[in-house]
Amino acid sequence: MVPLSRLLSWMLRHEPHTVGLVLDTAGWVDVDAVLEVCRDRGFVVDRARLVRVVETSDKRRFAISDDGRKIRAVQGHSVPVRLGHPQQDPPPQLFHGTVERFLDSIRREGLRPGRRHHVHLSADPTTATAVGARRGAAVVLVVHAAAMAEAGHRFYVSPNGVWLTERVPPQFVEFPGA
Ligand code: HQG
Repeated sequence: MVPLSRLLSWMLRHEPHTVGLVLDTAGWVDVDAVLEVCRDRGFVVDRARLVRVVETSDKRRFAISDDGRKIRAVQGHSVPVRLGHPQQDPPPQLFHGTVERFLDSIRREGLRPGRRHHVHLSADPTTATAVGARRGAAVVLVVHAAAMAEAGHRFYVSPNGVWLTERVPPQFVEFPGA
């Protein structure tokens, strides 16, 4: 069986409609409805266990609303949502972990969000290395974020510390050995 957090990512970021869930515009959905879907898929889960998964998931991918009634993923959606994360001035540099086979395309087009809404950037090279390593030998790119912000690009930070921006034009990307 897939881990519960994987099922939550799938239903809260990508395929809510497949299991009959409707996210509101900010990505929230009733905890009770989510519990029902999880149980239908064979998980023995109650509210307390769900809260534990939210609080202990390695990347803090999910959040429960202040009144405890709703749950959402904090980033990484492919379905349209407006998360309302605060816009924030980035540090001079942010980092993006990827793999060699994407570099030619990134040199041409810069970083693009793919099927997610935003390009995900890390605050430190170690995190970026872990992100890249999901796909093979990690290559860490430096993104000149402050210069991008000066050029009018907006940055947002999700509560789990991931920096988000719509795209990164190639002139702001520094490649290793460049
Ligand atoms: C690459 C995970 C070709 C990009 C992680 C990446 C992260 C290009 C892939 C979060 C490109 C997209 C996000 C271009 C970018 N040409 N390839 N122009 N621009 N790419 O998974 O950043 O587990 O959508 O380098 O830990 O890898 O989901 O993004 O390899 O935090 O919570 O296209 O996902 O977190 O892949 O990962 P993704 P990502 P979660």
